[in-house]
Amino acid sequence: METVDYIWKNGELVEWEDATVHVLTHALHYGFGVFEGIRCYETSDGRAAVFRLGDHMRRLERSAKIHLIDLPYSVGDLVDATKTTIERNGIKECYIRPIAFSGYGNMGLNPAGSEIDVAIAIWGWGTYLGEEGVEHGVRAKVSSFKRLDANILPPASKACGNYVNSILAKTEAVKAGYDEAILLNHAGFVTDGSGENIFIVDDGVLVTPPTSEGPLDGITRDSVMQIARDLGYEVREERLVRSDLYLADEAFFTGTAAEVVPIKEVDDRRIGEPGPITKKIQETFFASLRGDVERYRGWLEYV
Ligand code: PY5
Repeated sequence: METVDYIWKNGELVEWEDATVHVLTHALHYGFGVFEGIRCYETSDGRAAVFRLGDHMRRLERSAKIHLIDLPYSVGDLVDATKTTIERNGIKECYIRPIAFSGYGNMGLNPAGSEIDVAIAIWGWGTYLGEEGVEHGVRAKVSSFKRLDANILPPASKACGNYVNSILAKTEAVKAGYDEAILLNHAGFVTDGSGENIFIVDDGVLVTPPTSEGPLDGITRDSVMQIARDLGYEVREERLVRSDLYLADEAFFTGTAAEVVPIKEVDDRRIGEPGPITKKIQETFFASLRGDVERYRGWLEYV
């Protein structure tokens, strides 16, 4: 892990080694917490800029609301704390992981008695699915594990415990020799990857599952939909079944950690090398992160 010097914890910067929790931390046992994944990039003019920082912190607030977690900090506080953390660590490119979780002192299931601890950690994190994947595409497998749903654990909340579902799917896919899992909901419709949203290209039209089917309301997904529409492509939010993936002209994952990653194969059905629409979107997305696209400059929160 590419560590840094400081982590923000409950209002102050502490040394990396000191940002620890007790083994009886409530969230460690029951997964009761919410988190975000954000990236900061060095722009072409040499400055550090966080991608859609306010939108990520607003999603953290929405995730908390779903689970009746009272965040002890406002979105504005968390935005400022993130910028301070990056600045004090003297780093220009990093992954940012804010987390709010039930702390130490209560082991019952009713979290009402738990303190909510909040931390913002940053570290250097290269591309999540590998350089080779970004350039030539990844191999994906439809998981035998179904995506959790709104009446089990709402996927609209980026909650810690939800990720056991993703870990089951990811582990199954990797053990079977694939790079990533694709999950279906109980009705059999495609939701997303274990940690990414998914798009296909069908006859020049981009299609991604609607959030009502179970995918996270991804911020990269939203950015890519805007980019695609601005490039003149039609984008639809429609239900997809697994054979839509098999027959797609192009397909790709989107996410903060993964960024934009082409899918070259699903369940051994070949989609192929990254197609022209995937490449154009990838190129525009990467340029926007570097501050090279005037139209998307508003997505960047300079540190
Ligand atoms: N779907 C799921 C289940 C996710 O966990 C993520 C993000 C996304 C979609 C994409 O959302 P966004 O574009 O807003 O990032 N996953 C985290 C990330 O930081 C964690 C990955 C380990 O990308």
